[in-house]
Amino acid sequence: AGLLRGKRGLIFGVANNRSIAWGIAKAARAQGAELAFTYQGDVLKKRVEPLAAELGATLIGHCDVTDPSTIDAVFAAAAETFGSIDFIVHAIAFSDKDELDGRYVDTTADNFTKTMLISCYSFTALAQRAEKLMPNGGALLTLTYYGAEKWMPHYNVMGVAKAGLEASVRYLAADLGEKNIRVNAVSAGPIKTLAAAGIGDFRYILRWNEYNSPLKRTVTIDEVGDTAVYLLSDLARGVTGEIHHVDAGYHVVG
Ligand code: 0WD
Repeated sequence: AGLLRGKRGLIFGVANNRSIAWGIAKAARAQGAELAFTYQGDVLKKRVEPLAAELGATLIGHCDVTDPSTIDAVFAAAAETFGSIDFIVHAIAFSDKDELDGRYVDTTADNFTKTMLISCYSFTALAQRAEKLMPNGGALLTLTYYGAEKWMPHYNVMGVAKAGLEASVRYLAADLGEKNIRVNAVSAGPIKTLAAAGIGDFRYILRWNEYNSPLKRTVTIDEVGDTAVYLLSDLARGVTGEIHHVDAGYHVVG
C-alpha cells in the first residue's frame, strides 16, 4: 500500500472522528500521503488537534470559508510548509438547521446565500488558491449528495447548493485540465455525522437507504475514504469532472 506515497494534501472539513473528511484522511494516510488539516474555529481546534496528531498531520491553520483572509492564510502556510501540494479534500457544508426541515420554497435569501457561499462557492475559492500550489498538476475532491440530482425530503436549499457544486466540478475540471489538475466529487450515501444531524428525519433516510439500496445497507466513512484515495491517486489519472457515487448503489434505485 502506497498509492499516495510522496503526495501532500490539505484536508478541509474534519470536525470530529465521525467526519467524512476524517475517513478520507485515515485512508489517505494509510496509503502514504502527508497531510495538513484546517479547522473551522477554536472550538473545533481542540477536537481536530489530537486527530491530526494521530495521523502525523500538520495542523495548518484556522479556515472559515466565509472569511477569505483565513483561506489565504492557510494557503500561505501550506506554501511555506510544503512548497507545492498534490491534492485537496473539500468536505465542508453548512445551512441553517431550520431550513433543512419542511419545504424548500420557504428558504430565505439570507440562508440561501450563506448556504451557497459555504457549501458551493468555497470549493471554487479553494481551487483558485490550489492552482498556484500545483505546478505539477494535482487532484481536487469535494463531497456531494444525491439530493443534488433528485428531490430528497428536507434537503432543500442544500440540494440546490450541491447541484451548483456538482456543476462547478465540471467547470473547474474544464478550466484546470490543461494544468493536469483533476477535479472530482464523491457522492456519498447518508452517514450519521454532525452535519447530517441537522437534517430533518435523518434516521428515516438512513433506514430507507438500508431497505432500498442494492447492497441493502448504508456506507461508512472508511468506504468513502477508500474511494477518495483512488480519485486522488494516479490510478485515476484519466478521471476528471466525475461525480462518483459511494452509496451502496442507491442512485440506481431512487
Ligand atoms: O450523510 C452525510 N453525512 C453526507 C455528507 C452525505 C453526502 C455528502 N456529505 C457531505 C456534506 O454535505 C459535506 O459537504 O460531506 C461533507 C462533510 O460533511 P460531514 O462529514 O457529513 O459533516 P461534518 O463532520 O459535520 O463536517 C462538515 C464540516 C463542519 O462541521 P460542523 O458540523 O461543525 O458545521 O464542514 C465545516 C465544519 O468543520 N464547515 C466549515 N469549514 C470552514 N468554514 C464551515 C465554514 N464556514 N462551515 C462548516
